[in-house]
Amino acid sequence: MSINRRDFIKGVGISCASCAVGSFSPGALALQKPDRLDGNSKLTPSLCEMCSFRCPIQAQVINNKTVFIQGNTHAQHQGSRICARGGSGVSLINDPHRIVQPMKRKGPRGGGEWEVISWQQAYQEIAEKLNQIKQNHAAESVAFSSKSGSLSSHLFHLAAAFGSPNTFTHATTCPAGKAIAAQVMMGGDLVMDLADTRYMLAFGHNLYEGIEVADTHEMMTAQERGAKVVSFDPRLSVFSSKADEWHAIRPGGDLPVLMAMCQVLIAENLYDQAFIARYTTGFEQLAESLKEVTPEWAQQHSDVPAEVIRRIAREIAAQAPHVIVNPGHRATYNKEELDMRRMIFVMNALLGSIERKGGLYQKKNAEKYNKLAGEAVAPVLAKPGVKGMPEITTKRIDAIAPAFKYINKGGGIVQSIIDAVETEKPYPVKAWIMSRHNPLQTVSCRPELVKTLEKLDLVVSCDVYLSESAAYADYLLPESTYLERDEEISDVSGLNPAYAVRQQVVKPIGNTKPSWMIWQELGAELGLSQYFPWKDMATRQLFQVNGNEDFYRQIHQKGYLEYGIPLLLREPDSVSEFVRTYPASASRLSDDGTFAQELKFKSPSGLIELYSESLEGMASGYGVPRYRNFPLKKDNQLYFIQGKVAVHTNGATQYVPLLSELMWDNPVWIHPQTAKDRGIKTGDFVWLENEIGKEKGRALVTPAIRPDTLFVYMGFGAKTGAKTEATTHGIHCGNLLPHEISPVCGTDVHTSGVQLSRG
Ligand SMILES: Nc1nc2c(c(=O)[nH]1)N[C@H]1C(S)=C(S)[C@@H](COP(=O)(O)OP(=O)(O)OC[C@H]3O[C@@H](n4cnc5c(=O)[nH]c(N)nc54)[C@H](O)[C@@H]3O)O[C@H]1N2
Ligand SMILES: Nc1nc2c(c(=O)[nH]1)N[C@H]1C(S)=C(S)[C@@H](COP(=O)(O)OP(=O)(O)OC[C@H]3O[C@@H](n4cnc5c(=O)[nH]c(N)nc54)[C@H](O)[C@@H]3O)O[C@H]1N2
Ligand code: SF4
Ligand SMILES: [Mo]
Repeated sequence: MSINRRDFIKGVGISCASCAVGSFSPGALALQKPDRLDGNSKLTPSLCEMCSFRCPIQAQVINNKTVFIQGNTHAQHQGSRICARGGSGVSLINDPHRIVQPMKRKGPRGGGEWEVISWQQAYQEIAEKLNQIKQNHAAESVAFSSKSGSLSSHLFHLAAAFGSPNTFTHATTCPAGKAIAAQVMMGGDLVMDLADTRYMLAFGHNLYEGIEVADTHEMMTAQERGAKVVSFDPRLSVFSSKADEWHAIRPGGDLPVLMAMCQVLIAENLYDQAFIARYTTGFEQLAESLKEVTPEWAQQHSDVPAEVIRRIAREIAAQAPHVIVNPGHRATYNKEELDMRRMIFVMNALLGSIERKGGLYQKKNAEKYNKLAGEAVAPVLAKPGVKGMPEITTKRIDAIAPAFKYINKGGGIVQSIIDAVETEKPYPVKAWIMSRHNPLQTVSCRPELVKTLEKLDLVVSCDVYLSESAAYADYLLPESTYLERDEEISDVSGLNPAYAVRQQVVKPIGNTKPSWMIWQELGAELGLSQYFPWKDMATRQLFQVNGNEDFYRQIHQKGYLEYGIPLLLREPDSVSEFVRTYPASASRLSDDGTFAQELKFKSPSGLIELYSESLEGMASGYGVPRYRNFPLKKDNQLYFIQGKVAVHTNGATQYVPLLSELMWDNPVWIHPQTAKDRGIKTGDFVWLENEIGKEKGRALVTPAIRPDTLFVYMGFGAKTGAKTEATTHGIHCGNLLPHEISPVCGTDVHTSGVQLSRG
């Protein structure tokens, strides 16, 4: 498909001009908007939670009325920068839609009737039901889910104390494909050294809408410094619009293009032979598997012209090693995710970009950094653990295929709750405790999820809002918002060690608590208090800093602490500066004057496994990445894809008034030819329909998308929960996506086939 980028910029919009702005109607739970906000009137360092990137921020209460939020200037990479969502945190505190009291369901599940109860009653009744389930079934019949981070660790600690192995994060709905690809090949993930890159290929990753402030800023810096950027995306994302080239790749076409590019690098001898020889294993198997692959073959599966594939492979090789083939973030495009992301890492290895300036690198935490420096540059955090936790021998519900061992050690396969509830295999699941998780909006196949929730004996949601999923709970446990709570110190190391901490800025409104306290108190009610020996968050933090009072004081004062200087193990300039700063490190230098021999991988061979013998043993045929061409749609359907928008986070901020006002609908992007064939104009109502469900939305006719593809921003069209303009308008993606579990990485799939018609 040949595309002129300029033709596509016209007519792209995020809000639906033809939709009238209505007034917000507070739900039945509405509590009085507080007259005043109490809290710290001086800039207090903390961490954002408007998305899970958790940028360092500073915030202060102004005139007891509002909260000012900016980036934490102590964190150099952040500066005072913040995104629209981060700046709107105050709206979340004041919001009449917030849940500020524990609640118990009245009437049928999802019916929307609630009564306010005390925390004591909530704990007692939930504990009684959990203990009953344990008695009648087993502890493992209770599933626990939470977005990963400090919040999940407390909920999962409760799960472990209770005796259930079934804990799930959002992993399979977001990063698992990439994380497991990295795990299989290298025993751990790599990070992008964005600002100094000279050439980037991005397969969907849209850093200008899927914003992560520091990375987004670094990406802009790289472009300002002249980096060439090539974007492959079925639609013209903001990132694509700022790229030097945009190629409207066919959904599912990424793996063939990557394979063909790697084949060109090998066939034309454009790869870094020294890097491959020293740091990788399985090159022969890889080269063999790519023997038949050609750019012409990849074009057939991707619509990216063969000559473009060849040219780009040659161009990026010419700029190597200061180049990035972007590993991406949300890795849920299709069932080929594991191999698509593995092929990305393979290409980076062929380009020798690992631990080079403008390439990819391993995070350097205090332990690793101090060892290299030969001195204690950064304090090491202690991990609070509890001795004598109950031994859990039962297998997880998602531990079925041997290759799933990679994912069930981490976030698990959250969609497998659907199957375990439906089939009672490998054993029945009877309760779901979810925290900071809105599966009805963010896990595919809403109809099956509703059936799942309806079948359970107990559903508990800990949230700040009456989300679509919270609306199906029996008990609502209201968490204090991120501006109202303290949390553990977290390790946020990158090129050098760094720590950050969340601190209370505003006194909690209503009767809310931080979730770490909620799970500790519920634990006590369950008779498990011996597993929760800490008094409060300060005790935990003191334990973390090993009694180092200076560290404790400083991290609270600044909110973000960084140690040492940035280090790239194979970059000569970076290594020389490190050795000048830490002379004891000279003993670790390799012959070439870098730390080449310090670059190690936690894979079985200690090398980057281009061919993985252990994965081949668990999943035959998966030793090297291969294209399997899993169907994404039927012939008479259009591809249906989604993405993030700059002013909302996933399925979460549609409740936030300031953001809901900015964007309250997700019109369907339709190519002019596709629209014309069906008599559709911008602003018309349209139906999207497939075997899963049927959704009504508004059309946005635009040449910024492939004719065979429809796109919407995710997170709208909620069917239950608090009502705002943004939750009551638009397309609900989960109602059009099938329930899938991808091989090895277990990922959900966010691409499907739909039929389009005029509404
Ligand atoms: N169809 C489709 N589905 C997708 C995606 C897609 O592109 N398309 N994207 C996927 C991606 S990348 C991700 S990461 C997942 C995210 O999916 P989820 O993990 O479900 O995360 P969010 O939607 O970000 O937020 C979940 C809930 O957290 C609540 N919340 C916010 N702050 C707090 C807090 O401080 N405490 C508590 N207790 N709750 C809080 C919000 O109100 C919301 O209900 O969705 C995935 N699902
Ligand atoms: N403003 C904002 N920022 C966010 C978030 C948010 O919700 N809002 N969420 C945060 C989270 S949790 C995450 S995971 C990151 C996600 O950041 P990204 O990984 O950038 O995620 P998406 O926007 O979901 O998807 C990126 C692009 O993939 C394209 N795409 C869809 N299918 C395909 C395909 O088959 N091939 C290719 N090549 N492209 C395809 C979409 O059109 C979209 O433009 O953003 C983070 N930052
Ligand atoms: S990217 Fe924006 S919303 Fe996400 S943590 Fe940073 S400031 Fe907050
Ligand atoms: Mo995500």
